[in-house]
Amino acid sequence: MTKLTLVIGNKNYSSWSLRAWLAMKQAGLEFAEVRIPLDWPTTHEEIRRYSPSGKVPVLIHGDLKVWESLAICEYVADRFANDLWPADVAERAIARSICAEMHAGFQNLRENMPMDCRNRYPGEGMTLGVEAEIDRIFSIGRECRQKFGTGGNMLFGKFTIVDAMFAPVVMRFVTYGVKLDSVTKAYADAILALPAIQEWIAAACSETESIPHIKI
Ligand SMILES: N[C@@H](CCC(=O)N[C@@H](CS)C(=O)NCC(=O)O)C(=O)O
Repeated sequence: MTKLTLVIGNKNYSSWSLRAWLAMKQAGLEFAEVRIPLDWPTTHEEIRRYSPSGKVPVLIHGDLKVWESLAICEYVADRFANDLWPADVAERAIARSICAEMHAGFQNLRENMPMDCRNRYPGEGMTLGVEAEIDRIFSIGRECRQKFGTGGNMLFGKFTIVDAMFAPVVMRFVTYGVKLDSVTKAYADAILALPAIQEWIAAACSETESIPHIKI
C-alpha cells in the first residue's frame, strides 16, 4: 500500500492534529508521523513544506495531500474505513452536521480553554461564552447517546468521526476541571480509555516544548 504520512503539531497542544490522528488510529491504519512543534520561528516555514494551507494536520498519501482535519477524516473513511461514519444515511447526516458544527464553531472554548493534555488548570478559562458552548456540547452528547448510542459507549455507539472531533474537547474538560453531567462523564471516561488516546497522552507528556499562551 502507498505510504501514509500524517504531519501534525505538538501532541500536547494540537487539537486539530489529534482529530485526524485518532480517526486514522481507530481505522487501524499504519502511518508515519512528522511532528512539527508549533510556535517556533521556523514553524510556519516547516509546515508550508507539507501543507498548502500552512496548517497542520495534513495527510500525505503518495502524490495526494489532504489538509483540514475534517477532510482528512472524510478521506480516511472514503478510502479505508467506511464504518468511521454511522451506517444509516440519516444518522450519517446528523453525524456530519455535528462534525461541521465542531469544526466551524466553539470559538470561546478554543480560545479560553486551549488543549494542554499534560497540565491541569481547574476552574480556569470559564466565561459566559464558554459556559454556553459547553452546555451545547452536553446537549449534543446527551442526544446522541440517547438516540444513537445503544451499540457501544461512543456518541453513535461504535467509534465514528464524531468522536474524533470530540476527543480534544474531552481533553479540555480534564485539563480545566469542567464539571460534567453523568452522561458526559461516562462518555469522557470512554474516550480517555481508548488505547489510542492513552498513547497520545503519553506522547504529549513526554514532549518538552512549552507554549504559555497558545490559542488553538
Ligand atoms: N481548520 C483547520 C485548523 C488547523 C489549525 O489551526 N492547525 C494549527 C495547529 S492545531 C496550526 O497549524 N497552527 C500553525 C500556525 O498557524 O502557524 C483543521 O481543521 O485542520
